[in-house]
Amino acid sequence: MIAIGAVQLREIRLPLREPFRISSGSVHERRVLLLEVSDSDGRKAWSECVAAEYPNYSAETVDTAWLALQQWLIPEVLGRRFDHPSDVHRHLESRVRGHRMAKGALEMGCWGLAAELAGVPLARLIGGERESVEVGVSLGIETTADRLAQRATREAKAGYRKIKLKIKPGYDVQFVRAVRDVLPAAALMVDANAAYGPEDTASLLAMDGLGLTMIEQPFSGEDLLRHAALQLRLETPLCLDESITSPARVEDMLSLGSGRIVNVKPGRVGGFTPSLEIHDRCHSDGVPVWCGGMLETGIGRAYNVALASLPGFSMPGDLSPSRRYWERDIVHPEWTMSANGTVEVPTAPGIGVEVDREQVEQLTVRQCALRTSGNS
Ligand code: OSB
Ligand code: MG
Repeated sequence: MIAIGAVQLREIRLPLREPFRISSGSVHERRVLLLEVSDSDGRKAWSECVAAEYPNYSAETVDTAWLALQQWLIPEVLGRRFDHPSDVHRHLESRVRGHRMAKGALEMGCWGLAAELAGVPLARLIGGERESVEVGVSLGIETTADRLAQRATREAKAGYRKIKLKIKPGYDVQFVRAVRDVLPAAALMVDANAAYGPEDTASLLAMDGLGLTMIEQPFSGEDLLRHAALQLRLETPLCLDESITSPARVEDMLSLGSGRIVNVKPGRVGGFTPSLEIHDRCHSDGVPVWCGGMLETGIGRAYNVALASLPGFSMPGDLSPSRRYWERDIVHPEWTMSANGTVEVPTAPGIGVEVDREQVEQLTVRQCALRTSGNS
């Protein structure tokens, strides 16, 4: 049983060590929403919202998530008792349409709190079995194919188990081939973040012979039918990211043949409960899933690593260590990766890392506390 007594909402700004460029835009500094969810006895857990500053990945942003959390979502859980954290998702879904990243942040905070209250690691609470998880790196679009090949070589040497290259029309076949030439045996994949249309099919087909483990989200998130038509013409499996907003979308993907692999981002589907449902569905049918990333801080990473410890997460996740993103992360210990590309699943109770409250306070640009007794 959890009774939510208060939620502290805050925004921090944290500069990336280097800009990250995807097909629809670049990010230099993350604006990140953090939540601190407390029960009626004052026990707390941190969580993170994956929404970005600008709506170039999905329609949600830091500002829409702030509004949704403050106005509608947090008031829905305050003072309410949930038998189990898995009940929070259904309640939020029944009251508010959309705003899944905002919902996911709050719902995951309830899971983190439940782990804290039970005195067990979050990974074990959800049935995660692995002691460590395999890590892949996601490389932004570079200006030249040579630069990308150099970068990929460096990351392969660092131990990453999978290298994902961001692509867009004009920055694809030739770039990927340059990387393949220097890394003939690497597990390579590409991610288009919906930058292609059916008129670009020739470029997508041209990447079929490059031994990619998958091609992620070439077409629009809304477009399952055209992905299905493309998959029929490709040997390389398609993986869907933006398209997968709920367990029902996974069913649709499988029925239509729109893809063969699922990128699970708990923030994108509204939290852990739908993520677990997707995991169970795919695992029982042998459909590979892996954990995607959204340039999270060490708090969001704790949730992703816990999720990736489930048995069905059979491919390396976008779970890079703190240093890949930040000069200084906001958690202790920082996330580190072994020389063979794995991150350890924490064994401490709760989310398994301590938040550096002093640093978070310094980075905070706005905050708002909502309590059962009324807003303040
Ligand atoms: O499509 O997976 C994506 C970052 C921002 C928006 C979308 C995506 C990404 C990444 C980052 O690929 C992966 C990471 O966090 O390491
Ligand atoms: Mg993606």
